[in-house]
Amino acid sequence: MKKGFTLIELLVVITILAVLAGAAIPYVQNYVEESRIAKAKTDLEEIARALAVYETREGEYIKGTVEDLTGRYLNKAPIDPWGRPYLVATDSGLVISGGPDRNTASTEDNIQGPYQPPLALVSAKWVDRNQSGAVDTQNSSDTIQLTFSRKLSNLDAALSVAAINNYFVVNGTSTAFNGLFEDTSLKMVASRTLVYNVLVNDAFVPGSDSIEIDYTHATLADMAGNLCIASQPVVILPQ
Ligand SMILES: [Ca+2]
Ligand SMILES: [Ca+2]
Repeated sequence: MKKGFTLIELLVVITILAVLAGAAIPYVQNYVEESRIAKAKTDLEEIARALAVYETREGEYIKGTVEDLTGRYLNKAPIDPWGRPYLVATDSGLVISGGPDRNTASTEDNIQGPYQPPLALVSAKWVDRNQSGAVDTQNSSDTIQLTFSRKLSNLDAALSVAAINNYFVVNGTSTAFNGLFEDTSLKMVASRTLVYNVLVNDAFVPGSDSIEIDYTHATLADMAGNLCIASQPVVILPQ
């Protein structure tokens, strides 16, 4: 005949279950937090895609939140798994969640992703503005037009100083060329493409000389990390 549990046996079983449950709590908490972080990453990717479509259709996104995306680009404004709105950092081209501490200012636990392509020098073109048919330097009005893959938010400020010498590398040598960003009233030629005019003081040969930005320059080096600058030489195209 089968006997039931005694009270002692039941207490032992309950105690063992309680101990097991207690040991499992941290694992459950970890699992919950990891799930939240994964959800935030998925949301950030979705927002980044929506921002890319927005910028293709409507130009630069300037709002610090995702509000202007809702309706046409996002079904509804998502909030992060910790109940806070996602932020759009238009200067650095990032979408950001404040993370578990619910604060974007304390960055250690922030979760973020880019919504703009890497910043790079795309092309350079000689502009024979005095129409002499030759490259004229030293106080001439000839320029090189530099086209970047996207807006250079932080760089804009650096370039607003009057004269910037040795910011360029021509044919791999940083000292062979002096240039001056003519102005910072930039011309927008596409949703993300901007053209800088560079006045040149040294001779160059269109079609064979190449130019790149010298990111080892102290001022620019600080910004390179923030801006995902991919330094690469491009051939100075004939006009
Ligand atoms: Ca944070
Ligand atoms: Ca000329």
